[in-house]
Amino acid sequence: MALKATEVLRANDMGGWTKAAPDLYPHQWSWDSALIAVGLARMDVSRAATELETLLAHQWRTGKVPHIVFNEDAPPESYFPGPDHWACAANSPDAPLAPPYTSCLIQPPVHAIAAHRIWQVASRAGEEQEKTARAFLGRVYPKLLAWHRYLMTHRDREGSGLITIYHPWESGTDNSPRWDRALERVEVGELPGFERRDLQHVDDPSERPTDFEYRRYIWLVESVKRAACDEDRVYASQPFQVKDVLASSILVAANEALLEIAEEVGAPKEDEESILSWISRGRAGLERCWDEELGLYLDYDVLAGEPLKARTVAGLAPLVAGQLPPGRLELLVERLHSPEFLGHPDLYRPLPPSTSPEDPGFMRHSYWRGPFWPIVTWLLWWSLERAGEYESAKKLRRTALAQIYENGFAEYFDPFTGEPLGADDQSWTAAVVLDWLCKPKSAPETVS
Ligand code: 2M8
Repeated sequence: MALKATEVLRANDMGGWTKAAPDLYPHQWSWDSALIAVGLARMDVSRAATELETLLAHQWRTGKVPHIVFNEDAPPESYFPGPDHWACAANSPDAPLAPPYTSCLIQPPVHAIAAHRIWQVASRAGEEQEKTARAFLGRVYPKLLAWHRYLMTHRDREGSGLITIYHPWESGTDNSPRWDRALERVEVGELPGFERRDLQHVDDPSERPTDFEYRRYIWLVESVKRAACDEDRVYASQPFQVKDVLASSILVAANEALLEIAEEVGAPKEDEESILSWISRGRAGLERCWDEELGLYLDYDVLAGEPLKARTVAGLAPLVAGQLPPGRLELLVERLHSPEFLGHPDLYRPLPPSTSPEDPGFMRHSYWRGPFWPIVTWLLWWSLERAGEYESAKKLRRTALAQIYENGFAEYFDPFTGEPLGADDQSWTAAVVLDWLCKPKSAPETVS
């Protein structure tokens, strides 16, 4: 299985960066790349470091890490919206020199977590690897700090500790029912005609977002473009502005990773103080998102001034942030195992469906509306281990490996049948498999 995972990553390797998937995603995606780097670290520490550094080379002057860095060699008809559609982003004084072009959106900030993990793997792999990783940490630290500062300022002007996203794509969980209400409120204006390219790469259109959703996605891109990708103008005009609990939880954990990196590279005390304050602000913000009735954390629609009620796996995301208030960890682990998630009687295997089958927005085939995603499971597994919930973590890891062993390195899977869906040979699926198979020796669980 490890060999196959390695083959997938090698086949998608573009020399310095990795395609998210062979056909459906021919470019470099931000959070995919970070998680791919986690897997690559098991093959080659220096290649893993390059993966992240290639992405960070396209960081904007504001500190923003773009959600896509476009592959100049990908045929124009392979992905929409592609580099031409985003070319205007390069006119922003904040954008890096182009080509390659980048999008002007963001994705969940898993990068410091990945950098830290590369470091952990390398420091167990001998002096040479450790040296390579130490130099890497020194190079990426200022970039990661600038990225987190961007998120804590431009994306949290209210100082709430929670990240605002301007597009469902920024959440990484694109068509999740989390965004339904906020998207319904978006009025789509005059749009130039466009042709979706994604549908040609999947077996059935029901695996991808609907046209209703896509028109809104493209309108929201249009609206960022009309604001010239300028932070102040986007903030003043974007019709979709939501505090995202998953991204905000990831940022807390990423800030903890950054703090360790800061210590490792001997960063100034003021940096450490800033990072510590971001961590506590983040945790306080997440606590305000707790919904007693649903027993989940909820995203918050800033423009409508209301929480977005949906039962999705993101409602458990503060597990990723860690250090929950007394009793909350136990409660969330219980919720995870409840019939709304892992304990649902119709599940093929006890793996977290992206949306609870009990939620009215659940659809078992449709992208982030139900299917099981290996990378989300990896994040939960990683968080459960950090929290000392070793038994739950072990079960998740083994069940996910069994699922992928049986059905291949798909992008996502039908939670009721295990059928592989979306892209085949998805890079980050292969990456998390490699990480799972090569667990660090110091961890309590041993590989069987
Ligand atoms: C999906 O998102 C892209 C847009 O960014 C798409 O649907 O075209 C999401 O699953 C996202 O989380 C992921 O990073 C990306 C590439 O795997 O695909």
